[in-house]
Amino acid sequence: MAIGKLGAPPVVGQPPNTLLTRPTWTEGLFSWLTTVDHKRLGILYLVTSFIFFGLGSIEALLIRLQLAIPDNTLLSPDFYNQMFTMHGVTMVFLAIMPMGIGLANYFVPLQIGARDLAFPRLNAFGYWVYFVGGLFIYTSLFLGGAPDVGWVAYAPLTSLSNNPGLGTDFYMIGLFVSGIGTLVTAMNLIVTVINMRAPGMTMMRVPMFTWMMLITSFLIIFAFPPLTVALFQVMMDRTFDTLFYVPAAGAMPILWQHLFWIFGHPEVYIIILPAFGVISEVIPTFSRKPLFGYPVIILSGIFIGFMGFAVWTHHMFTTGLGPVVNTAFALTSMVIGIPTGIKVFNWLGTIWGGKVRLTTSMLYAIAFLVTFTVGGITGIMLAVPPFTAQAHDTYFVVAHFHFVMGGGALLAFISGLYYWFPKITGKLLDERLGKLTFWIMVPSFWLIFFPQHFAGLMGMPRRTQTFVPGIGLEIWNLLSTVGALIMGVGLILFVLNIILGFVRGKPAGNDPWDARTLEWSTTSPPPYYDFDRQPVVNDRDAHWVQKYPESVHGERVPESASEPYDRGGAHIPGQSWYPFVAALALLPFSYGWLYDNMWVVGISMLVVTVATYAWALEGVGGKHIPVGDALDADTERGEGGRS
Ligand code: HEM
Ligand SMILES: [Cu+2]
Repeated sequence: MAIGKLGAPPVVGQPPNTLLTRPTWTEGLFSWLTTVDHKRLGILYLVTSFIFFGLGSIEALLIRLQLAIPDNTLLSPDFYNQMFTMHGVTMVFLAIMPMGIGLANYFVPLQIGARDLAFPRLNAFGYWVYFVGGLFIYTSLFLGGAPDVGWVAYAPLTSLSNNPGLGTDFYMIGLFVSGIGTLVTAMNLIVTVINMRAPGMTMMRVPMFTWMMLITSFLIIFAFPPLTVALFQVMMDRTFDTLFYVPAAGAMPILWQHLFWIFGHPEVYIIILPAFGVISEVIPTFSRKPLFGYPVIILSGIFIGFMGFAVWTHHMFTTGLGPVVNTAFALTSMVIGIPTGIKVFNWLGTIWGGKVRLTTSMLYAIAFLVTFTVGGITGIMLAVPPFTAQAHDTYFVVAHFHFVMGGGALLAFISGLYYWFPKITGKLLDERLGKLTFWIMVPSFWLIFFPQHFAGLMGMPRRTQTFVPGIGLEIWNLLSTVGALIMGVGLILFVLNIILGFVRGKPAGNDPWDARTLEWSTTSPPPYYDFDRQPVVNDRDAHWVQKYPESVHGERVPESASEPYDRGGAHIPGQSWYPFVAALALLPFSYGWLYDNMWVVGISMLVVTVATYAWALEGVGGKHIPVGDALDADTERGEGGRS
């Protein structure tokens, strides 16, 4: 028996992914640990990232409660440092970024008419490595203390002599591991979008969410390696006494800031570009108009992608790089505002003259537009070095990035969830409860972060456990904290709406919004093989032109074009244990490195290597299923076929 077969679940192909129409819980945990189906992995990403978002929100609430009044003693200075560090790390690496990747996992193959990502097992590995990295970081709270060096972890604060606790090691090792997951998923998405599009789907017909995910994946490929190198350098300094960031040995700690922000600024685009993609799906659907300036949005996205690597020192304007460097990066930072602004006008142009339906999803999309634009404007202000010399490390900066990352990405992803929940579940969310959450969440979000601009302009420093009374900061902080409490209620109602929708939402049907792209052309939820027949694409908004053929521009691709794809049936890869085992072995690897036990590190690496070889040798497994005409024949013959 080939090694790959050991322990692998029976190769009968993945059960129909009717997660919510026929509970698959009965299929047990194993079917989730071994799944390689992009839809299930997408759901795992979304659930996991929202759990981390919940943890990050609790940390944020603790921070705000501590800062509700001056000289408060609710949190000790050290625990406060741990809370804002964990909050920042969680929100950026474990919550908001994976939300985008989760939506991409579920919808990119469906949008391009493919049946899965190019490398399904690598995809599973990517998810479990992210999970293992996040879990490892959170065990720090129970194993001596969480990281307390800020989400930026500047050297030499992170040296063993300055920070002997394990917190910094949890940060370095945890992000080193979870970053591997992000990198392999990005590679997978790039290969999928370039190689697995349906017949007729040229690049200028690819839906905008998928386009933005393609650009995002390239940013990940170029941004994560510098961070991974920097993390490994500090891991080596703290474990093997190397001297990468030891000033006494002639090292220049500012290297860390360069490497961190060469990653860090593109990271904000890795967070916001998927959000741009979601908004570019939602607004045309609920304006009943094609996306205004489709090619321009793509070009501006690509331009942002490139320029995103040319602005990083605007985070270092006060580190003494000099007027020449500051001026150059001030210019590039301002220039990047242009393509972003163009997008805002494209979305407004799409709404303009449209038949707008103010669904909950559309309301969040409009709130995104307003909130993100305000955040963008304060971004331009912060691109001006003299202004940043005043505002750097104050609450003005905290307000700015929450407006763009929180108000931007978070609101967009919530809009995306109200939009795509029916496709994932086959059920509709309650629109009345949805609108109630909207009118609680969005105003309270503004109540948290808008006052922080003024606290910052008055000089309130960030990353400080308390603030002095009597200089006018009290009102801004109290408003901000009240806002955080109200937003907490909104988030709970949002989760309630998701659960109620999941349990007893009304049936949604395949295309409840009369939408435009291919994911709406298959069932809700989609069968595990995604499409009964290989879709053929005749124009942009492929599903729209399927429904309204009169709207096709130019020559039609004949339906028969799908035939060659369907003739041999579709191959759906089987479940596999090895991606899960290979990823799980990175947990003992992390603890081995944390406690300087290189035996454990070595053995874990051996398990990773063996599991990876086993995965390569286990063969494709899974099964061929009849699709297209063969499926019809099968259905007629009553032999399984359509699920
Ligand atoms: C849900 C509501 C949220 C609240 C109330 C909140 C509140 C805060 C506060 C008060 C700080 C400053 C702590 C300090 O400097 O002392 C902070 C820092 C931060 N927040 Fe949030 N936040 C929220 C959501 C988010 C989201 C969605 C993101 C998205 C990525 C995010 C990312 C960050 C980052 C990166 C930091 C910097 C941490 C550091 O200085 O090391 N936050 N947050
Ligand atoms: Cu930046």
